[in-house]
Amino acid sequence: VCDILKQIADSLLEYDPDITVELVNKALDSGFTAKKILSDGLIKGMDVVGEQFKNSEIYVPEVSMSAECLTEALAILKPYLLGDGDSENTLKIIIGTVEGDIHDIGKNLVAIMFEGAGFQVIDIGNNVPAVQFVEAAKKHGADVIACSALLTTTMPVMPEVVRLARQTDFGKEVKIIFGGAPVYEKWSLENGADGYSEDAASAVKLVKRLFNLQ
Ligand code: B12
Repeated sequence: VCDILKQIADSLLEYDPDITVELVNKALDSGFTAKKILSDGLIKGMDVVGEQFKNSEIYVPEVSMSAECLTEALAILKPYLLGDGDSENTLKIIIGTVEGDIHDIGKNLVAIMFEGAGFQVIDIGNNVPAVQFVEAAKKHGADVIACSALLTTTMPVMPEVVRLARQTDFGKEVKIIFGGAPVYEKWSLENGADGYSEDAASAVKLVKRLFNLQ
């Protein structure tokens, strides 16, 4: 149906960020919203990349290039995704990908959506040890700690963040949320999280719900 969105998805398997960027600009010019380009183009493409990777049809170097395509496209879409913001909010959110894990596209996307909702976001990067989430939250007086994990082997770092946070006076109050492809709600809640959400848009709703906003 939407040729250009399909082309954007397919472009992630051409491993050339310039091509993806050009198509994304073209789609914006044609009037597609950033959200649509993301969900029906880029993320669809990354799903295919993930499938091919799983089936050993492509390997880490190729996946890295696809990730670069998506990252550069995201930089173009960012201003559109941010919108006007909603400056009513004063919530401060620490976000990072846990130790041992360098997957950061999902985390970056969630950070953009949070900013778009008017939250103050402090992105502490990827491969972040549990203790640093807690230290950063304390330093900035954060209301929320958001942890991302994309590997089953790094998921256990998230309950460690909860454990360390709850040991401090400050950390008893802070809301801690989990996310990432292998993570799910039941596991999150059983492991001490205050909440889980499966994608960036619902992450905003989750935080609002936790603080009874709107
Ligand atoms: C791109 C990618 C890479 C890139 C990452 C580049 C980068 N800058 O991020 C590179 C090539 C570096 C890479 C490396 C590896 N990868 Co990799 N990778 C992927 C891939 C294909 C896509 C991930 C992605 O970006 N998706 C797009 C984003 C938008 O989606 P997302 O991350 O899921 O995020 C969304 C939600 O999950 C949620 N979310 C995410 N974080 C948070 C946080 C919060 C708080 C909330 C509320 C929500 C939330 O919202 C996001 C937006 O909607 C996945 C496949 C997959 N199915 O996920 C494999 C995958 C995650 N990788 C995998 C593996 C095995 C590896 C390697 C170990 C491979 C290797 N042998 O070296 C290494 C590990 C490196 C490391 N130490 O971290 C496996 C993990 C298997 C497992 N279950 O543990 C997967 C599932 C592929 C597979 N099927 O085998 N990878």
